[in-house]
Amino acid sequence: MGIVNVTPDSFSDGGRYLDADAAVRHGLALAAAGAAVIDVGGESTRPGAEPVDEDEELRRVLPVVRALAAQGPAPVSVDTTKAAVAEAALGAGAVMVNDVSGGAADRAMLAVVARAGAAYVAMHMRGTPRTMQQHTHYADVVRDVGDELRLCVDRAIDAGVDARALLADPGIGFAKTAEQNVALLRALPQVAVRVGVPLLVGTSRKSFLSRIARVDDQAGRDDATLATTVWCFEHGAALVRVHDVAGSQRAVELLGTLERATPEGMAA
Ligand code: PMM
Repeated sequence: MGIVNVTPDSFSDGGRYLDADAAVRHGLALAAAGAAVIDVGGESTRPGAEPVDEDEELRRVLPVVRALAAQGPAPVSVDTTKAAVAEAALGAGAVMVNDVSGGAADRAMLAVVARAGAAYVAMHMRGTPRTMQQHTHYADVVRDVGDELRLCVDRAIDAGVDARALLADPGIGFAKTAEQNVALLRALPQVAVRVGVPLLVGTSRKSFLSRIARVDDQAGRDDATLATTVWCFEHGAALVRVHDVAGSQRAVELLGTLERATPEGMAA
């Protein structure tokens, strides 16, 4: 899943694709680099971020969703917690809703997704991006995140969302400390078992990577992201959400080559 943030303030690419044409060009480039889905978002979810009102979010994402869906290089997902934004984006050609609140932010969200027959990503978070880092107390982070995520998935299915079109995301960096992010990555297979639907994981350029990989610039975070991408696929993730699609694609292709290798070396 390639990321197109049409925001002034996302932590790694804020402001770069605020202009719709630049965002569309970026989305096309991500698809050409191998993205299976292009995820278009108009509201930053960085820790402490202020909410964006519905009109402004629509103004940011709709032209980009419409243009990418019309050109059709890859399915388009909309990264939003607002039912009205999801509904408009689905009307404009998006086929997936990526909801970082897992259905908690807007009571109308799940019905909108169900009615449209769209795919849905339920991500785990507590509170809102403004307050989430005050909600990092878990008795057992792997068990608690898995169980809370399973509740989101059950609510989605109860609301009529197609169970075959559901992905769950442990929400790396959302109401989690760096240590908790690492604990979740370490235990991805256990999270997947608790949740019962395929996992999407987003580690790309997140600040905890600076701490665990001891890097302090974007290139260092991209390197660390590649390591986590390979780790996620090796530990059962179905999809990863990344900024650097080309690098991830190369790493994942190499992983496939190694997995298919025979005792003699390269598979035919
Ligand atoms: N992370 C961000 C935004 N949306 N969606 C999902 N499903 N998973 C994530 O981890 C996730 C997300 C924040 O990162 P960004 O500002 O770089 O987009």
